[in-house]
Amino acid sequence: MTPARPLVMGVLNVTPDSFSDGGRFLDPDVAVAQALAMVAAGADLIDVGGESTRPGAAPVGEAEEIDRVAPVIRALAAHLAVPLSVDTTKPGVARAAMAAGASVWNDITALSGASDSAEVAAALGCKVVLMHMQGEPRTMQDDPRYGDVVAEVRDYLAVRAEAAMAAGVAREAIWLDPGIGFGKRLAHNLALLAHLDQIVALGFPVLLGVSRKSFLKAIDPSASDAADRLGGSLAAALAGADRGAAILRVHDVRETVQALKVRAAITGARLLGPPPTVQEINAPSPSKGEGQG
Ligand code: 7PJ
Repeated sequence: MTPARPLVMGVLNVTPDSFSDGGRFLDPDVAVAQALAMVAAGADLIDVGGESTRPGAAPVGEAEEIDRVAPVIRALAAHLAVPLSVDTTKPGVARAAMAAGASVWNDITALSGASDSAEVAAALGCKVVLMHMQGEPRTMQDDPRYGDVVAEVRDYLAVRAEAAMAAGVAREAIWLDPGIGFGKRLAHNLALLAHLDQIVALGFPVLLGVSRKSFLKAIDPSASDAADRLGGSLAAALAGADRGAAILRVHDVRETVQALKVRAAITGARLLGPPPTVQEINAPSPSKGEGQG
């Protein structure tokens, strides 16, 4: 069943090179303050990332990535009641993050980053986000190609979910993600958003990350700064919600929650009664009781 309102996952970057937050959250105290603000604004969970996946970003070693995310997750777990996820491709980082208090492994490689990723996820017993990506972050935007992007992404996610379950990950622990912007041109991203219901139809909760992404700039070239893409981010998030997204991964929590509340209020109002018929639409309103038809 489609939930009335998707959950909102707030993005907390602890990378010095992340394109939209500029490495402001390396200090655990600063990170906790930012996460508390996101929860106060309505975030249902917080995603902590220590490796930038921006095209061209320098790779981070496992020890360095653990040093970035583990202290922040430990501090967040002490201060927050919401679930914490870790955005990593490395099983060792996922293990350290779960030990520090996280409960979700958000893996842009869909547990294909290391040969033992799926086994580690099963042993950890955490939730796992399986995301589609064509290629690898450094070069993925060079020349992405698909025949039928929606079918290819859907089939890939179905295969990765089967592989995770074969390794012992519970069906109830799996979330899927079409990976907007990860080895995709504008037309690919738009097709995936327009037909997100086909990914939702696989029967797993679908997480969607559109917040501040480059495809929004391709539609509105004036939005060259990531922080200038709020309107586009909200429009895309609502389109995803309408097609059954269960979790929205966003930078602008307060604005997204407000947009979702308005959407839910409209949906609820519509459910109060049937729309008027063509006959009724010009009839005098019963409460006013005046005016002749
Ligand atoms: C995503 C992500 C996404 C999931 C990033 C950015 C790039 N994880 N990590 N889905 N994007 N699951 O935030 O623009 O779309 S990093």
